[in-house]
Amino acid sequence: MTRRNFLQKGLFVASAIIEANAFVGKEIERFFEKYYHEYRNDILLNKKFLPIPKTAYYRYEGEYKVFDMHIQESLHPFFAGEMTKTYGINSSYLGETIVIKPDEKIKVNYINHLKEPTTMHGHGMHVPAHMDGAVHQVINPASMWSAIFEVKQGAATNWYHPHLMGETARQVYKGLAGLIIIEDDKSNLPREYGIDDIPLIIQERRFAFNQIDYSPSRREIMHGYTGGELVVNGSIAPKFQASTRFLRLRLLNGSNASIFHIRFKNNEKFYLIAGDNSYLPQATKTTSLFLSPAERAEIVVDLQGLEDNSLYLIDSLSKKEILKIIVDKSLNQNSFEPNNLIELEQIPKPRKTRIFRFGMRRMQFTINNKSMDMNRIDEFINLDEPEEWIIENPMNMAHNFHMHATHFRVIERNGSKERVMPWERGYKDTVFLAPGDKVKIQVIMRDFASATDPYMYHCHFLEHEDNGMMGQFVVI
Ligand SMILES: [Cu+2]
Repeated sequence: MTRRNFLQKGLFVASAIIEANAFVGKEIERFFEKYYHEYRNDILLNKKFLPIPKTAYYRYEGEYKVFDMHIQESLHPFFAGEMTKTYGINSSYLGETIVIKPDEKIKVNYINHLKEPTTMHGHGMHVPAHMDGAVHQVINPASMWSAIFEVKQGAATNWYHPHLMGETARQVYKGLAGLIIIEDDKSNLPREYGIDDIPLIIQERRFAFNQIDYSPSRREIMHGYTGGELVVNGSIAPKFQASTRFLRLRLLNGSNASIFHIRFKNNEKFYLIAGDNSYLPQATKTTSLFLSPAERAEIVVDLQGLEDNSLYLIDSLSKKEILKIIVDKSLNQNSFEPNNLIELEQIPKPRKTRIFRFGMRRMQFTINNKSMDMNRIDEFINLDEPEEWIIENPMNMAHNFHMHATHFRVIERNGSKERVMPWERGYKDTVFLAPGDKVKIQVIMRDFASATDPYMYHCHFLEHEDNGMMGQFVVI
């Protein structure tokens, strides 16, 4: 990346400046009217039903489906009688859900009403690098940046969040994150959003005097900022009233650095149907799964026989409750056919092998002995050439590896195909590495090449990412 390029990008952003402040009051007002009073009453009455992020409103500009996403400071009722200062996107905490479909043309306008710059990255989205919303696409205060792209991928639960150099962890922690659901027309899965298709954005959050407390020490930057309350869609230990036989849960670990081992308290079995970026080739019946930061999974639980009971979804590592599911006395029948959800592409023979090795140097995290430098391209990758990447974690702490631009397949963990976990067997964009792990993934860059616009790869433990554990590649 040359200085000249930076200047050009700077000019582009400047020309996109709009008078943003007018929106702020209106947006917050809209939120308070429609949502806040209801929710505060729930908290006061200790009902605390699971908030479902609203699906974002869209309009059409020609053939483009256009979303306006207002990034704003807000107040959110985590605790009865107390308001917590937060960031949110069209919401008081987290963001509205962007629902799109394969082949649609999309424009997402991100309008920054904050007093600080940010960026908004479509995590899991297969888009050109300059539409990626990563470190180079800075949105200054009172400015707008638009992600304009065509949906060239299948059904998935993706998400958007800031990716500002060195500031991602704090901004996400304050509340900036939302879902991007790529919908298909599969009628054999529960798919009624908020009824039998339920998003669960699961995050650990520390509070001090009812305010979000993001104050990592040097040691917490090393080990990741974890602990505190389990917050689900912005609510602590909420309840959900299930009214259908099959309940689909879209799980996102939206934490900075917490790992979750998710299961039901009574060890109820469920079907795993999707991982990060696609359905699984085979729905697997299981009792638990692990999710490291940014990983997603979709599960379906059959509630027949559990009418008039309660189920508890928990994280067995922190021993905290994620969600209480209150099952109705009688359940509506909905359909669930777990077979043939996706056919994955054959894995081609790799033309090249790359190694990515995690480490640490002069108190900064590294990948291949280098800390992130926005002005350095670390890898040059040929379009359409299959590669295998080997990710090595020789450190005595956990990490994960996330790449932008495309999804990958996990081929081996520690030399064994069997150690690829059931929820890792579809297309993924983030893979977990326990201390000492070595993971082999298969990668192929498609559609978008640019010698000047880089994509990122990084550890998605956000304190690690912000402290150097990131690199850049271009597709040529
Ligand atoms: Cu890490």
